[in-house]
Amino acid sequence: MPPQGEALIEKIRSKTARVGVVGLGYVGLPLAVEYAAEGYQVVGIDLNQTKADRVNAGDSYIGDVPSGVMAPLVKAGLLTATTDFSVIADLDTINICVPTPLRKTKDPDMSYIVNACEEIAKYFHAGMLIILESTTYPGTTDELVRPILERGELKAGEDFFLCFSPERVDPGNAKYQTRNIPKVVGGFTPACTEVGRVFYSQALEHVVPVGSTQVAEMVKLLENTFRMINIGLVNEIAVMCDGMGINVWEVIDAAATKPFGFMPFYPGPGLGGHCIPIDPFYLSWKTKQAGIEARFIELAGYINGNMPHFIVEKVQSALNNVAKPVKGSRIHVLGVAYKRDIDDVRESPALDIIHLLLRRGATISYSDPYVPEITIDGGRLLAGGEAELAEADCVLIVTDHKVFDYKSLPGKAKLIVDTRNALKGAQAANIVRL
Ligand code: SAJ
Repeated sequence: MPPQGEALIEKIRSKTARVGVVGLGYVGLPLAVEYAAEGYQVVGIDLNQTKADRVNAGDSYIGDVPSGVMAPLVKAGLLTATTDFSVIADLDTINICVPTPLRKTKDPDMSYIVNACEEIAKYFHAGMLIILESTTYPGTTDELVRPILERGELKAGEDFFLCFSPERVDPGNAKYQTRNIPKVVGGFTPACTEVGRVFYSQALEHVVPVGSTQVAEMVKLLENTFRMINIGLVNEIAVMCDGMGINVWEVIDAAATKPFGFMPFYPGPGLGGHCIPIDPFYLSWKTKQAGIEARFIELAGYINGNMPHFIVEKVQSALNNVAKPVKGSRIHVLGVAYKRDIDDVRESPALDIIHLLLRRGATISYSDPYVPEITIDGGRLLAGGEAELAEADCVLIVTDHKVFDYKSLPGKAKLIVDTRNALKGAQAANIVRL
């Protein structure tokens, strides 16, 4: 272990290390709070002044971080936030938790990581630990981050310590939060890995050191690609069952009774969110550069991406069966968030489905207690309610929020297309299921 590493480990163990978190979103803010709660001096750095102000006011904007937990830490001076990167000159560790979206061309958008590293490079110093947490393609830490930080005379593994650690935050998960989700960490050198391991061991329950930054980067992509591929498989099974008149939900529930070797996934209207539809394309983009076709990812992406079209066909066929064209029909969408019981509409299939139905001339209304309004085709659509539901020619269940009253729905709606099996077990002539 180089002397700088020994000194840093001592600061970390004695909790005198000053911790920095760049990016105060659903990953960064919970992490900052965990370290402040451990007694570290923590500085959150974000480009958004409103976020910094709200943190300094003890006013949390992240559901998994109650203000009642954050405010005392701010009051005790253990947690502050700023938009000024120059504070890094006084810090000992930095976790980079910034977004890694896809461009429209499905290429990785690395601008957030690059901008953060350019700022860090201006102020970081010898003896620091820098950990990238943003989900990204294998090689990012070594090939993109390290050269930016090594522009001066400091060398990774000797003068500063560089790791990758995949974020595994599952927003809204009451059982698994930042502290008790096993934390994988891989360093540019074994010394980097060890410093990263010691760092996370101070505040998190289970740390999983791995042999390199590339392994750590690949772990996250395997996790989320596994999920995306299996959702694609079950969506294709649903399309097969639909064609054969088989209830796919009954098939999956029965298959799930197998106590080993099977893990249920469920079909739906498409794949939403900022992780699952995005992360696998970071992997396929990188492998393509090595001349390797990520065929499973491409195929699953196609199948999942086609589900909104499949659902629109089902709506059209259901309306046709009651002699109504889509054109001019009133369709009320239940749930527009990308998954149940949250307010996030990023990549939500509901937006694609509404766009496709509008293009076919339908009149659209929607209900979603978590999403008061959406932007569709450049226009705003405000959430409606019971009246629109009752008047609709077809009610389309896209996101099965628990708060909806599914029991009374068949008696209220003329026609229902259920893409989530929210009406499981209900027998009524006006229900059409995926
Ligand atoms: N979906 C299906 N069928 C399924 C599961 C999900 O259609 O069987 C759809 C959802 O409706 C949604 C999309 O896939 O539109 C993504 O759903 P998700 O349950 O994967 O939720 P996310 O996007 O919040 O994924 C996060 C991920 N967490 C991290 O990346 C740290 C993922 O790895 C977690 O497994 C997932 O939460 C989780 O388990 O909740």
